[in-house]
Formats: sequence, C-alpha cells, structure tokens
Amino acid sequence: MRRSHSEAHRVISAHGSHAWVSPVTGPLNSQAVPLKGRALKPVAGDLALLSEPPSSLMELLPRRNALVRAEAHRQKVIAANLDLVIVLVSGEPLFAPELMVRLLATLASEGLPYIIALNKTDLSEETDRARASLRSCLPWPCLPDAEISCIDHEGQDPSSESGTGALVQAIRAQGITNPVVGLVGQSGMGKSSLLNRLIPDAGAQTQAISQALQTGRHTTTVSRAYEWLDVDGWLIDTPGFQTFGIQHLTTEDLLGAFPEWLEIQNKGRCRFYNCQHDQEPGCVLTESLNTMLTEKLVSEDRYQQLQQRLGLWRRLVHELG
Ligand SMILES: Nc1nc2c(ncn2[C@@H]2O[C@H](COP(=O)(O)OP(=O)(O)OP(=O)(O)O)[C@@H](O)[C@H]2O)c(=O)[nH]1
Ligand SMILES: [Mg+2]
Ligand SMILES: [Zn+2]
Repeated sequence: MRRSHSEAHRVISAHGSHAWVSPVTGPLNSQAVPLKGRALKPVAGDLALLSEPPSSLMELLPRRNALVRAEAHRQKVIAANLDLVIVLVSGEPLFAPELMVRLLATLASEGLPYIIALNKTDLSEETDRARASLRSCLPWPCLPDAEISCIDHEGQDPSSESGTGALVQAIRAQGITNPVVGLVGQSGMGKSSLLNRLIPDAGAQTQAISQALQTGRHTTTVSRAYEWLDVDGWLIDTPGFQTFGIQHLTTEDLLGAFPEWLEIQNKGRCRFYNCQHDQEPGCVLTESLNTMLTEKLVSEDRYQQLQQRLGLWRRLVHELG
C-alpha cells in the first residue's frame, strides 16, 4: 500500500475523479491528482494528503468547518475550512430574503463570521429595492457591511470606496491572518465579477442574467479557490444557488439568523420549552411584540419588520418539522 506524503496540500478545486491541489506552505504550485477511491469527496478549501509520486489524493484532513446545503435526500458541501464568508446580494436580480436567512442560519450554525456586501450600487433604483429587502433578512438596523460596484463607471477608481475598496477594508478589519474567504450568494449576484475585480488574474467566467426570469444563469458550476495576495489569503468562488435546503439544521441553529428573539425574550421564558412562537399560549415572544406595539416601544417600521421576520421564522421552523 502507498504511504501518504506528509506535506499537506490545499484543494483548489475538485471535479469528477480529480482534484487540483497546491502545497499549503510555499508558493502556489498547482497540480491535478486523481482521487484514491470513490469515498473521497474533496471541495475547495479542503486539506489533503497525497501519496508518493505518482501522486494521488489519499486522504482528507478533518474539516474545521464546512458550508453545506442539504435538501431532503442530497447534501452538497460548497467549501471547507473557511475563516470568513462574503455574502453577496444585489438589486438586479433582486436577491430573495428567505434564501439569505437560510444561508445566514447555516453560517451561524458553523460559527462562521460573514460580511454582507451589496453589489451593483451603480444601479440606483435596484439598489434601493435591495436595501429595503435587507430588512427582512437582517436584524435591525439591517445595513450591509459594504456597498460596492464591480463595473467601471465614469471617473471611478475601481478599488475606491465606491468600487470594491469598502469590501477589502471590511475584510482587513476582521484582522484574520491568511484568511480563506468564501464568496457566496444567489446566482447572478456578481460573485465571479467581484472575484475578477479583486484578483484580476482569476479570469473567472461571468454571464449576463436572464432578464425574462430575473435570475442568474448558474455560470459558476464548481467552487474554486484563488490565491488572494492583497489580503495574503485565498478567495473561494462558489456556484450560485436558487434554492437553499436547510435540512441539516435544528430550530436552535435557526436562531443564529434571528438573534433578536433572544433579546426580546429576556423578559422571561415561553410556557413551553419547545415553543415555536406560533399559536402557543404563554408565548413570551408574541406577547412582547404585542406590548411593543400597544405601548409604542418601537417605531411602526421596526414593528412591521419584526412581524415579517416572525412570519419567516415560523415558516422555516415548520419546514424543519
Ligand atoms: N450593473 C452591474 N452589473 C454587474 C455588477 N457586478 C456584476 N454584474 C453583472 O451581473 C451578471 C452576473 O454576474 P456573475 O459575476 O456571473 O454572477 P455570479 O454571482 O458569479 O453568478 P453564478 O456564477 O451563476 O452564481 C453579469 O452580467 C455581470 O456583468 C455590478 O456591480 N453592476
Ligand atoms: Mg459565478
Ligand atoms: Zn414562544
């Protein structure tokens, strides 16, 4: 039997029976290697051990974390061993708040920090719509961490604050050494365009959205890591989604996307330990919301937002059963 080569390799991308890997230490030196056995399912960001040359990928090291989507009968690992995730949204096509909440709950369940970036701010009306939509997926005050644009407009320096500079600053502000950053979002939000902007050598394929369907076209089909010298780390472009199954999550995990419920509930506990905050008697959450409105403790705007989020929460709780 072949021995594993001791040096760890980073999986840059994997497809079919091969993976592209590069040594974790030292300069980028990527090579394609066959997978040893069908059980191995590497994804971008995995760390792997190779056999002695002629190399094959023998073993995956345990993952620190993994970004997963799970439908009823199918799990898809999108990327592994991330330090930070950029969640990209846009107003054209308009992102779906519910998909965002599903993604944010998944990130929270893995303890993964994220930055929300609103792209395509060159489209002003669409961007206003997107800002309004953020109200249903983010806790108050619902602001993105960075507002960016990936296309050149007149007189704009692409890396300026109004270009993609705000995002790079937000990433540096996290103070992570050699960050491995995942770039995640619905299809058509502009992930690959952003990648090409941040790492001009990347040469990732991008594609116009479908005007008829107001969706992206699933242009990126496999996650792939790119060396990102500006932050001394890696950026992993991932395939966009139009659904996001969360069968791998519990109701508890879902709370990660609704931190305000914990705050609101600090007045006491619901009568039932497993209260879904739906129609149950003695639900402190529902009571607190009613008190907020009748005693004008919050603005009408904020109240509407909380009601909308409660509706979304209930729907997702029902789905998890
Ligand atoms: N107006 C405008 N269009 C943009 C911007 N960024 C990207 N686009 C356009 O949005 C479309 C989709 O961009 P992609 O980069 O392919 O989107 P994606 O998120 O990678 O899509 P998938 O790979 O399908 O997940 C392309 O036509 C881009 O030119 C932007 O800042 N402003
Ligand atoms: Mg793409
Ligand atoms: Zn309750």
